[in-house]
Amino acid sequence: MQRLLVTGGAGFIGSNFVHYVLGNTDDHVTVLDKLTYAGNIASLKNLPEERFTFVEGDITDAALVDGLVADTDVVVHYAAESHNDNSLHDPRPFLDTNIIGTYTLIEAARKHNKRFHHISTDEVYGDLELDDPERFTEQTPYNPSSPYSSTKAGSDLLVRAWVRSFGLQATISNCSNNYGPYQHVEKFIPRQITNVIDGIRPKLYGKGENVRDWIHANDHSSAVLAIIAKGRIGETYLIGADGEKNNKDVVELILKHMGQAPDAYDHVVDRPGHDLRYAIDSSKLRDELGWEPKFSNFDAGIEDTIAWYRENENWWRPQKAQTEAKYKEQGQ
Ligand code: NAD
Ligand code: TDX
Repeated sequence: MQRLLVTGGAGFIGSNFVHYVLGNTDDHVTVLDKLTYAGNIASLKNLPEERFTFVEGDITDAALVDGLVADTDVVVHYAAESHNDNSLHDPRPFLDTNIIGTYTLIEAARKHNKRFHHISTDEVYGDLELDDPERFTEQTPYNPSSPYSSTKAGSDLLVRAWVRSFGLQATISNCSNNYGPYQHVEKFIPRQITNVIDGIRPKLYGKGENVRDWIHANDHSSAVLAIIAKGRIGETYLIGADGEKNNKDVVELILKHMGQAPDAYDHVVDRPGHDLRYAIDSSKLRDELGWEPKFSNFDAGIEDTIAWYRENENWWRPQKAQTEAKYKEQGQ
């Protein structure tokens, strides 16, 4: 049994991780989450009370963070401002949470000599051409495009520097695009599913040729647990499940499973600086730690995700109108 402090555990991937850990280990989990617009306490229902504690608070609050880190064995750091489109309109919260928040956590982990795992994204590497035979590896140079990805890149570099300069007991993982339950309706897949439920046509940025490398949130969780258990201190591991798809194909798949015509979507204004393609080579994680993804059938995973949004309208409905109103203002 170990005690995990999970930051951002009321968000999409963090909450999936908390359910995964409590369902598959005997660990205790404390979630620290500010409950921003992206955090939802309803994502943390029906958890075993004796193994789960929720603390509402900000990762930039040094006194709060210090006390919680002192009381844990491992910090698993998911909390972030996570949406590229938001970062293009108001970058400031991304600097506060992603940079200062990460700094605050690693200072506490250093002081109390605690194991730290930093969750990051493949977006720190920039993008690839559609026909590039290479994929991202741990050696790919950093080249982030957006305020979001540049603040994630900055947070990764802080963790690396704290490892080298102060001996922080840290690992880093950079994962590709996640899908699954509890994802905010601002993000691509839930936005389109809930649009179709509401009789709104899905919205594809630009031509829809952009490629994302999809992985189920549970596969991300199992990889993070493997790195915490067996990862080498100071190392970075890329997490991916060979799930490259372009956005147009994903929209068409959603439409098919929801009984709509394959062309029942609209093209809208493209995202400025829109990364063309992400693709992960996760050989290091697989070869070194023996990790394998289990949710490799994307078609079935999308069907399950559609079913989850149909069955959990109470969870997403409160965010939907406001999210669409914001997109409408931006012509998206
Ligand atoms: P999310 O936006 O759904 O959740 C973020 C959570 O962090 C929310 O619960 C929010 O309330 C909390 N939070 C934000 N600011 C905070 C603060 N200052 N203090 C405390 N809590 C705060 O994000 P997500 O999609 O679940 O992403 C989680 C992590 O995984 C991020 O670090 C992101 O960069 C990374 N990641 C995401 C993806 C993806 O596909 N979504 C892929 C790779 C990596
Ligand atoms: O309505 C839409 N139409 C559309 O075509 C939306 C919301 C998005 N898109 C496109 C943009 C991207 O090419 O779909 C793709 C996925 O978009 P997002 O869900 O916004 O994800 P992305 O920008 O790829 O970033 C995600 O994956 C990496 C997460 O939000 C990040 O937190 C993570 O680091």
